[in-house]
Amino acid sequence: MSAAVLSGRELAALLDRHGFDFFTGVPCSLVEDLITALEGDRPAPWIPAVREDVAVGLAAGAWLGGRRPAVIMQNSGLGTSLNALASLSLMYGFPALLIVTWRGFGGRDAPEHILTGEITPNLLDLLRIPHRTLTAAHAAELLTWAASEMDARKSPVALLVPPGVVAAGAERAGAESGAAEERSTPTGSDPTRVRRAPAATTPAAEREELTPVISRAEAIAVAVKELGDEPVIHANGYICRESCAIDDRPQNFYMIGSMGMASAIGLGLALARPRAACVVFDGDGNLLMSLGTLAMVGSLGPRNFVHIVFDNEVYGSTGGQRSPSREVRLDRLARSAGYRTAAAVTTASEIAAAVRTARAAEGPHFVLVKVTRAETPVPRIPHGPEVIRDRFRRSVSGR
Ligand SMILES: Cc1ncc(C[n+]2csc(CCOP(=O)(O)OP(=O)(O)O)c2C)c(N)n1
Repeated sequence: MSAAVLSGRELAALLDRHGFDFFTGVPCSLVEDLITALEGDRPAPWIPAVREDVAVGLAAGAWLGGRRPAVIMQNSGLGTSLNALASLSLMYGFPALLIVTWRGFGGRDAPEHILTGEITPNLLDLLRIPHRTLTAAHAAELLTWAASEMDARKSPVALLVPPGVVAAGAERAGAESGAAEERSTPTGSDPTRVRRAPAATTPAAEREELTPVISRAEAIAVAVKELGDEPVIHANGYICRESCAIDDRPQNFYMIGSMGMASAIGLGLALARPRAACVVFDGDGNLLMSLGTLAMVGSLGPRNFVHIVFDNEVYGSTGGQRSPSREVRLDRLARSAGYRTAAAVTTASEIAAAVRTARAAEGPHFVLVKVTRAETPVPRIPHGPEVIRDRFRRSVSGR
């Protein structure tokens, strides 16, 4: 490769050649041509993420499902992703290629990019994420380096993309002259896609008031009993601990940091393995922290996705401070976002029935379980992050 500028297609082809097969992120105009190429009709379509940290979560789930992920983000998105990178990707050791555009490069850019541009390499250094700067002339070698480094370290690595390295998007010129064509949405033959499915409801979903009658631990025990060997991604805090104490399955991924990311990890796993079910045990605080992920689930429509939210209307794990879910019905948000079904339940028998229904029919499903604020004294997760990662990955993808 000797040209001074890489076309999006050339870079996409290099990524394919290096085995990358899961692409997500938030766009930046510096890589518009690459995203246009990835949006084409390809075996691994571009998954638009609502935030960069959500993309990092999706990449973790995809890797657990056997994929090799690449995450595209503007350098401003490094700030958004700091916690997901530190307490998810780096703590567990999840390989991913981060393609980070370098706005503010050389101190020349719009004011909002100058400081971030100046500190971008330092941010990556502080996170101890190995990084190199992409050039068109050395793109192939740099991708070889990135791919082998991320595999060897089991860690994210970054390629920084300064302005002018990837060709300007062809459609941008059209857009600026007022002649932008509407892009087609890449539906391809993706078997996970379900569009405009009618949302089913339960009798409880129609009620304005839902009075919790059982604790989160009791509700988790009922839900787990209805499951087979489906993988379950757990939100952080006591949801993890209680589930671990009830039934410490290898197919349980305990998210011990990165609050808010459970649904993103679960969605990444569901998309990576479209023919196998994926369950998320979420909390109201966790869900609300990454509310945009609901819209991704609704828009992508993975049939194999079951989202169960244990809603105690508080941040229970940190002492029971009030959460907005006391006033806001999360099942209704899910229904508006486009989940195929959105149930609201309170009793043990309703929980069991909702989980059975979700396992039997195509999703995506959302089950709101209103629970009391009672806390069960449970120990911390006894396994280290790498043990959680490896036994989970072996149980879902056999390697
Ligand atoms: C980014 C971040 N902010 C705050 C915390 C502290 N924290 C840990 S668990 C938790 C509460 C989670 O609430 P929810 O999802 O509703 O679950 P619950 O504990 O109520 O079951 C909080 C605030 C954290 N771990 N990470």
